[in-house]
Amino acid sequence: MELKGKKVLVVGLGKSGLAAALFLRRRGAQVTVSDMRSAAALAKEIPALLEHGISVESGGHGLLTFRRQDLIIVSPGVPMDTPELVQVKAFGLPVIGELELAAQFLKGSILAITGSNGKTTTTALTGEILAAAGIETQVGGNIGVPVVDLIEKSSDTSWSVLEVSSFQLESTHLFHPRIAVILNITPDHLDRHGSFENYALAKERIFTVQTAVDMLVLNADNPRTAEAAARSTAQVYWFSLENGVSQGAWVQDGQIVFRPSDNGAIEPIVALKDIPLKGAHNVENVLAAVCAARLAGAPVEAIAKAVQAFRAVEHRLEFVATVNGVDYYNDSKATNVDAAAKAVAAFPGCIHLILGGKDKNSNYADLSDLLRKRVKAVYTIGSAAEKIESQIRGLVPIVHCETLDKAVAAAAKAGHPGDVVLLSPACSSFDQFENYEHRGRVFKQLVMDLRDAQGRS
Ligand code: UMA
Repeated sequence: MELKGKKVLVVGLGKSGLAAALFLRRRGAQVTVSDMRSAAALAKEIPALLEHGISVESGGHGLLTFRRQDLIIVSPGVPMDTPELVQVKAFGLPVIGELELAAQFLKGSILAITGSNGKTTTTALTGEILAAAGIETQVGGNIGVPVVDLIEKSSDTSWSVLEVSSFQLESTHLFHPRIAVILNITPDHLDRHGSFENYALAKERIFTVQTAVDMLVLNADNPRTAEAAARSTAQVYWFSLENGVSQGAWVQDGQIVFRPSDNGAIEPIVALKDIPLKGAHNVENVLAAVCAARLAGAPVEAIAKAVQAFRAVEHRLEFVATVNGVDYYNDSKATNVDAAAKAVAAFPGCIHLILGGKDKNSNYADLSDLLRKRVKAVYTIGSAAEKIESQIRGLVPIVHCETLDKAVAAAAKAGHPGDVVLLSPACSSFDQFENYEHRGRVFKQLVMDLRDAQGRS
């Protein structure tokens, strides 16, 4: 794709938009950025962009600005049905996402990982394994590093390990992973995609450009994921927590094993007891990472070493501290019901669960069984509180807390030694926090304050 002299508009000035604008400028495009936020809110970004000769439209999107372009690059958080985008698409203007832009310049091979839950852990672990194997590796995407920022350092022999979201995949056409992984598909982002099927089909775009020389790794235990195999032309590999698979990774006699092909020899990789991550869902993440890394050429020893050394990623079932005999876990990244269910299932019982935030058209009644069996009380916060309470009423005691500080205080008061206080909110954070990282950091600080107060008493 030739960018020199092209008029390109970048929509959204978050991490992705900023990186894309600077990349396009370096490649000689005439770049404009358009963002809904006010000039005051963008006070930090605007001067830096102007200095690079990039124009900025703030406080909203102007149709005229959109119409004047040769190409439009959209940030992942900007919906494709934004009226200005719909209008210019109707005029035939190319509109693509930041991932699609980057994919056209990235050298080497792409190992892309998507799924409703577990993406970040699996991506980080796969990156660690490839690096431990001495393979030239870069990690990026939804994990927090825009893919355009990986372009300069990529080479013909390097691997880019990318966490990709449905928001990023939705607008891809040429994005072509050598190895693609779908961890699971369960309801999420229904507010953006409109239906579960649309969301699932966005995820399936990860393999649409693959051919018979490429590889697709699927979760055999997740029905919506497994069914995608029928639509793939790539070589399909499987991972399963429950059963053996023809080719791929599974659990056998307390250890993770891998078989490269139907009639290949079974390779023992690592014992379950040597995996430091908590919960069955994390064993699934390790299975997927093992399978993908083995397919990318990592030797068994490097895989085992990296898995044993890998610790929980921040905000994903992250142990915070023990205060008065109660263990506190930060799972702020659990922004949907399935993720919260997995976190609850990782503990045998005695859980004080903090739920709530901004609703995404979710059904919290899906937690009913787990709540009844493992949870002592639910503490609700945020704008979704009333909906959650109405859907789970009668199952366990509910404490209406509104804010995270009140929830932590109430759970701390009720907790007994051996109990667990778990922030696994099943909602996004945007009603009360900047993002899930901010929510997780606030939670950890509240726990540290409790610990300090305990130290003083
Ligand atoms: N904006 C507009 N118009 C709109 C909507 C938003 O101008 O209609 C502007 C906002 O004012 C803001 C900017 O767009 O200034 C935000 O863009 P963005 O939401 O795309 O955020 P980025 O900072 O670019 O972060 C994105 C991903 N965010 C989303 O997908 C929502 C990050 O994933 C990703 O780490 C980053 O790119 C780097 O690739 C975050 C996420 O929440 C972690 N992802 C979702 C998830 O994991 O569930 C998909």
